[in-house]
Amino acid sequence: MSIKSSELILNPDGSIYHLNLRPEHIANDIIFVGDQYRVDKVTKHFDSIEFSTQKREFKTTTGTYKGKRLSVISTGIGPDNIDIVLNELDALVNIDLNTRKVKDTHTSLNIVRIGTSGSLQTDIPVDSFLMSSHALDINGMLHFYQADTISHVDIERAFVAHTNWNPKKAYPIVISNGEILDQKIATSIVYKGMTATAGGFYGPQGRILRLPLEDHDLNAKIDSFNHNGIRVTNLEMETSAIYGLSKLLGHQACSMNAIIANRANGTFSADPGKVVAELIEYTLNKLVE
Ligand code: R1P
Repeated sequence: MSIKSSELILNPDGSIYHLNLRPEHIANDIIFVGDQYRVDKVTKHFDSIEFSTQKREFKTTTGTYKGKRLSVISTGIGPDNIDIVLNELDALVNIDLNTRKVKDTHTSLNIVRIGTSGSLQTDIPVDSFLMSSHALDINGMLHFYQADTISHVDIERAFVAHTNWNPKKAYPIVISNGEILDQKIATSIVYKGMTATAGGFYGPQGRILRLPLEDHDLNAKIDSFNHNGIRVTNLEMETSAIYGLSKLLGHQACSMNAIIANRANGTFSADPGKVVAELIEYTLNKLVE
């Protein structure tokens, strides 16, 4: 069945609506960053660059690093943006944009996020690297898909009971990372844990400026959650959406976090740019090993 123009929107040059990309523009191995200005901080290490474009906050550059073809895409902030980026990237490889039909053969992308994040545990300090073994979705975007088929029901139930989760909020969803990328990238210098993905920066992550929170104790309860050794190590705004949509669409995904703040002891990195630069180099080199 052909997908209608209102559902799969293409620009006049045949590129996909928000990302401004055609299928030939992207590699199978893709690095996501949040900040559009972080794209160049990754691609400055490349041997060569073949393509670059930007529309809104979505900047894409494709080139080679140590001979491997890679694309770097900025996703902007939040799970709503990830819904756009993942669906449009998947369409570029798994839908024939001319016939608007799903292809018979499936292409799996390798997606690695290099992001910044705040630690929730005193033993995971600022300036460290953390890989999200799992993602805890507390923002609700994934509920619009059939996420029950990919989630860890036992961890979700334990989390809901531990936090006395308000049923008016979206039910938490737990998804694990892509095993192949985990094995490729993780080493002993990388902390691992479950990353909570919030749908906002202030209230949804327990920050109070002028507005009181619905549950003032939620961050403390998130910090103390431990289900068979799985703890919530950090908070950010994209990983669960990346893991959920990647699993549903048949892609490998892994999220690497530069820990720039520690919410447990109130510290912030003296030089956040340095740990991000180090994580970029670490991840690039792991991808080409
Ligand atoms: C919030 O300041 C943003 O920073 C973090 C959060 O996930 C959110 O996107 O990640 P990035 O630095 O990768 O954008």
